[in-house]
Amino acid sequence: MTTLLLILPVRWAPIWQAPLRDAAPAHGLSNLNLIVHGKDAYAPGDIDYALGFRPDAGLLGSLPKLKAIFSLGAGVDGFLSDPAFPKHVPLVRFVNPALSLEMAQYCVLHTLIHHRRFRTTLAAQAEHKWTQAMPEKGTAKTGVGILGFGEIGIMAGERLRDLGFAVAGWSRTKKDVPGIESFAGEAALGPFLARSDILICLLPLTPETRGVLNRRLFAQLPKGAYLINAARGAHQVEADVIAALNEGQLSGASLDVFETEPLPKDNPLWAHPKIIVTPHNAGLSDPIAAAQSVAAGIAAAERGQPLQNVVDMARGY
Ligand code: NDP
Ligand code: OXD
Repeated sequence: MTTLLLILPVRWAPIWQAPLRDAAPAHGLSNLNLIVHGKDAYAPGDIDYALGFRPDAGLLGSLPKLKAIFSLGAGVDGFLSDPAFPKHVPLVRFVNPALSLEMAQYCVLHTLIHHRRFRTTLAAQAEHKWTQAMPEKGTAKTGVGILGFGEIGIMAGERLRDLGFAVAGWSRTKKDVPGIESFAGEAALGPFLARSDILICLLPLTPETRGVLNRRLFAQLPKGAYLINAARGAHQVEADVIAALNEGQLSGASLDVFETEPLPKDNPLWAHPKIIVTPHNAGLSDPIAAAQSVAAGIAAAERGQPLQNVVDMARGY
């Protein structure tokens, strides 16, 4: 018998149990035992695999026979922030074209909201005013910069390129994506920012990227640029975002992620006239697709085959 521990809010467990039960036999896992942490009794030594998103610190390190851990999200900062995380156990992140596409849609939607000045149109409608708000610059002259040009960043960039924007991506290593300018490494960050009228953050949260969306970075953008953060709340220094908006260095921001989630009711970001707040729903992992990935991963591990999408512990993503 192979035992998988589900580390999720207990009320979510049924959403994941049924797809996992459905997926297991097709991957040759006739005997997959599902245990829900916080609901079912178990001995730590019984657990072969675990899945979750933001497990309690110390929990995974207390499971002595773990063979692999599966993240239900693309981002794994919720695992690696645990000082007792068992780094010798492979951590598999969720990489899925449907999730990347949802994220790309979010980026396209919010780029167009800002570029087409859609909030001005809505405000005019509220006053029954016929105001034809138009882009400040032509689309081909509007630079969209994507911080974090990986699985999701590339998909978002390709969609935005196809809409006619001048897209560039920034990553650690250079990329070769037709029609998109690639900038790599710290030295290239300044020139990348200088041409980004709309800046989209799709970086993983690591010690290097924490707090990257700060006053110093905003000052390197063209005056009046827009910010879209769909990565992690800890990438942005909230006070700096508000200051940059109030000073006009930023014209607007779409924020999907926050230092504290759910965003507390009294947080000033909610009511700021230049900010669109969305509740960390830019892209949601589909349980059926995730169950297929997890079952395939467990089956591969049981056969002694290599796992896909394993996090590099040294890089932290
Ligand atoms: P990837 O690992 O595929 O891409 C990460 C990119 O960031 C890579 O291009 C990488 O460079 C680059 N990068 C990492 N560190 C640095 C650094 N220090 N300097 C420069 N570039 C760096 O991740 P995904 O695209 O799959 O996901 C990105 C993030 O999106 C996730 O980590 C998660 O936080 C967030 N997310 C948010 C969701 C939401 O609903 N809001 C949903 C899903 C994901 P290189 O390619 O050279 O390695
Ligand atoms: C993810 C997320 O990382 O939903 O997948 O935030």
